[in-house]
Amino acid sequence: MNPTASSTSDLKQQLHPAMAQLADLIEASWQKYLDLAPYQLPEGLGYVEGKLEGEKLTIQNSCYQSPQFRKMHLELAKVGTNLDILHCVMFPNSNYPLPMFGCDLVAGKAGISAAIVDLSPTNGDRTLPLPYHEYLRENTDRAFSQIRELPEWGDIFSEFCLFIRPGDRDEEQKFIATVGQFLAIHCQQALAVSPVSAEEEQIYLAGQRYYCTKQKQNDKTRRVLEKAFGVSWAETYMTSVLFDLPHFE
Ligand code: BLA
Repeated sequence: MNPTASSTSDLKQQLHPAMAQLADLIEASWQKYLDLAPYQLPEGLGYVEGKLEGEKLTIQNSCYQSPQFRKMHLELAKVGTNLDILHCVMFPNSNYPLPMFGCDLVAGKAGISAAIVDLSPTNGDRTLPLPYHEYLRENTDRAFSQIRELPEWGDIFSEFCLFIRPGDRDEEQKFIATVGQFLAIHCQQALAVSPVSAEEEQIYLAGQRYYCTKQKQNDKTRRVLEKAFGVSWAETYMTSVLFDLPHFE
């Protein structure tokens, strides 16, 4: 545990530059649109270092809430000297009829291997509301040289999900700009919609539960955490920090 490392700025300076840039963009978008308050992560899980087999894993979290979002989580992680990870999920309050914003960036020695962003539906018919469709259709450029195939658990993602390996610096920048567009429409919609009834809320809660269940099936994430911290710590971390549900569940 390192008590001096209390913000994401420290680790950020050691990460792939596109990752640091994306982290800044995400925080700036949140600040621009939303009325932020701090969100308390479980004790001892804000900044963590682990080393079981092989290389050291350092994780730095920053987390907020707002009237529309129960939890906005941005995580930066570094494994040894050559694996950098940015992970971000915005969990709406379940009485807001909003999708889940999710973004993951993984960079190794050879550059960024995985860049994914989505607004994943949480409603009953698993489609995005019309304003999202209209905006994303018009404002996102989906021409990338290497489109990656979604894993089996990836049925949570929308038709607008972008999952690529950036081919060069220009594509890295285009991906970052696309994330900016996803954040802009999402924050604007969050401010525009009204809360739903307690009855309808159950639908959105079930949608969030399904999303978390599927994300926890990502063995690539789990293995990185297990190698540094062990099997049971990894399960606790995935369940209580990465993909948790509201406490009234
Ligand atoms: C892939 N995630 C990966 C990979 C690693 C991690 C090492 C493989 C990279 C590659 O295939 O090139 C690791 N990701 C992590 C770790 C954390 C993390 C350790 O977030 C956290 C500490 N993952 C998410 C979110 C999304 C996501 C929010 O956390 C999407 C919105 C997606 N990551 C995702 C997908 C893959 C991936 C779809 C590819 C999985 C596959 O190909 O099997």
